[in-house]
Amino acid sequence: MSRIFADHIEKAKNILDSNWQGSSTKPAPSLYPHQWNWDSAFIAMGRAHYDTARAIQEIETLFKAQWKNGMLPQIVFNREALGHYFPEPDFWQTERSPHVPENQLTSGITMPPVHAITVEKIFKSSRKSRAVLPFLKRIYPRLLSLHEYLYRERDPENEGLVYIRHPWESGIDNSPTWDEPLGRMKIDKALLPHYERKDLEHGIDPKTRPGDDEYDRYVYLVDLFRRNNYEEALIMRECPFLIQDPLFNSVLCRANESLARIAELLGKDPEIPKNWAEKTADAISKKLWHGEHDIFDAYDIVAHKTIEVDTAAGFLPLYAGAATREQAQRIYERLNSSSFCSLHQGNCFTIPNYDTQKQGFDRSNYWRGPVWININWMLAQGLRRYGYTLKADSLQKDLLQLPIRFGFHEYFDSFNGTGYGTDNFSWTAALFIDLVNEFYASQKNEGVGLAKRLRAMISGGIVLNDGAEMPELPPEDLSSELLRSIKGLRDRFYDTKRGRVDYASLSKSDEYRQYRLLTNGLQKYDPSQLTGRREKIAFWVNLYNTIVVDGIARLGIERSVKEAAYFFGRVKYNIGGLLYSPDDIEHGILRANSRPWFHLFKQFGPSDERKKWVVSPVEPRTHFALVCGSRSCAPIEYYEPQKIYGQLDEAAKSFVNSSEVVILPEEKKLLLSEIFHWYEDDFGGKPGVVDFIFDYHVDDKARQFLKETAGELTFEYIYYDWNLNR
Ligand code: 2M8
Repeated sequence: MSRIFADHIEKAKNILDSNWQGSSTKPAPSLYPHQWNWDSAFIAMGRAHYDTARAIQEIETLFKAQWKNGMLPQIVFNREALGHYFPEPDFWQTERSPHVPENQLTSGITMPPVHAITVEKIFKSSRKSRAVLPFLKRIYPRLLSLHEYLYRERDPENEGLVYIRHPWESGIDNSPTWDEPLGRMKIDKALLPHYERKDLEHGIDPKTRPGDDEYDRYVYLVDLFRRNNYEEALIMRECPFLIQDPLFNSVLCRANESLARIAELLGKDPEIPKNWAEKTADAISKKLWHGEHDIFDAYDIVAHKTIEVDTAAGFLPLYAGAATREQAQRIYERLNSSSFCSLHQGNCFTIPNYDTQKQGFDRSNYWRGPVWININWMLAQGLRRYGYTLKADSLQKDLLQLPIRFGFHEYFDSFNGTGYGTDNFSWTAALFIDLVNEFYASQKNEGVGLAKRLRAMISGGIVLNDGAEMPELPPEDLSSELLRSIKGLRDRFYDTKRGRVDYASLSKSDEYRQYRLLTNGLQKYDPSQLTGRREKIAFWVNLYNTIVVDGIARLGIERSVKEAAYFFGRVKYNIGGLLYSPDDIEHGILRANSRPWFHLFKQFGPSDERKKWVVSPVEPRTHFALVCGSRSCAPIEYYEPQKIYGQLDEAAKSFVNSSEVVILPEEKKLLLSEIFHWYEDDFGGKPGVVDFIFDYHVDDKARQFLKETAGELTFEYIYYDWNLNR
């Protein structure tokens, strides 16, 4: 693991330890001094990776305060810490309800039910999962009763969509979505119970917190609940705020999936949660979809209308698998645009909570614009679920760099990353731990042993184009036909948006059969026919990219090129009687016969005939055009000789402005893709790397910084994701 990640995992663990209160973790040192419902679920996701016992205790402490009707309260108050938060038990007066649990102080509302997802994670992450089974047995009926409560009490029309009745229940307290329903509430201050806000006593800029008008309404609603003794039927009749929210319902839907799997683990019937998941998914997809906005919106039950305010909550049906393919594609276009933050945009971090181009967008105010780690953490999984791997990876990397660069804050500026709200925020720390662990776990077990690699190295390799059947065309047309065919494969089977290749359909297609026939023609091809530097670069880059795809398809590689021993040296094309592997093309030809990273010798020996085709001087931009079948490398493009310099510029610009290049000005450090490590010499050493990044960076501030500190910068390298771009 990279040192920078290991160090920050330690920091994150220390934060969780210092926020630990004996049987649960508070969200932050002073601003939130009690136990919060969904915070605990996220906190336990992180702890699940290194301290199963505490992760379990966190969840069990919370569920001890579950109401008798199944409701899981938003806050479980810590008696020792009373007096520093508003509203506390004296204001909630939940003892008016017959459902409150004994000996517990809680609030009278709930929050998005993430918990079943956490419980499943605790089980999966534990090294001794059998030992977790008793916990699963204890918690399962409680999770079930929480979901039952929601469907029974909060879904009066039995639609599969549950309502929230307070902005605090949404978890996204002052989201612009609530402006309209809250705005409709006419508050008579004289009738409002007296209260004092405490959240502004922690040295946090009031501009980054909800306003007093919002607090008046929060208080009005709490007063309404307590007047009605927390009886849902009575509240429902009177409450001006009843909303079917896409975030809450997506979390519930996704949690039902986990609940069904937990039931199966325990040998119980998973039908009930499965049916809930299906019903809610269907209802989200039909009722909450806003076809003109390409997003899911909340529905206001009181006003009988959709609230046409588009926030990141509207993307979360991806997390639940509730969006249809078409909806997912349209959502993707929306979130991957400058409205939110597009791939390679360069001046933004992940997905802000609100559309940056809307009038009410506020980059520093709480849930009205900043980036929140938990929302993006769910979103990254949603994007991955629908195959938007590149975007998911970029979200993931942004989520990792925000705490490293700006601290473990509550929320972050969506443009420059500044941390806002409280520092040492527990879920930021916990989800950081989860993200790093999940990443490294996905990399495990895919390499093959040294012995197998050595055997593969001396075995001579697999020639992919050794067929006897030759294409019927004059030899001088072969390279252009081949390039045309490569372009055909790219157009049909490479999904550049998702950064994926559909290997299964490609292997069975006529286009691929035709391409393979053409590659047989390479046996008689004479590369001296390639004239001019552009033509040579285009030919070898395109050929490299397709031999990799061809090799993956032919060897039936499932997850990572690392599954096949010595892949880049072993698959080969016979070109004019000589054999070329991707390594030969890359290090021998395109890198002007250089030494590959970790090898002792140059790619071609002194008398190697293939040296004739070396492209010199090295064109470093080709590193961003060579596709290695992995997620960390270049998206697949087709390079045309006439346009290749412009295309290489684009490739370099995309890469430099993506999360493969992270500038840490505070530490005078560059966190870079391994590509800049392995091929440092091609860029002219470290100074050349800095110049290169300077040339292609689109952010003026970043350029200025690079210019001023070039000589003082240190480098660290981000992990390389070898998973297949499948
Ligand atoms: C924020 O909400 C609380 C009320 O629940 C508050 O503002 O006092 C929200 O960010 C919420 O999502 C979070 O669970 C809570 C504690 O971190 O703080």
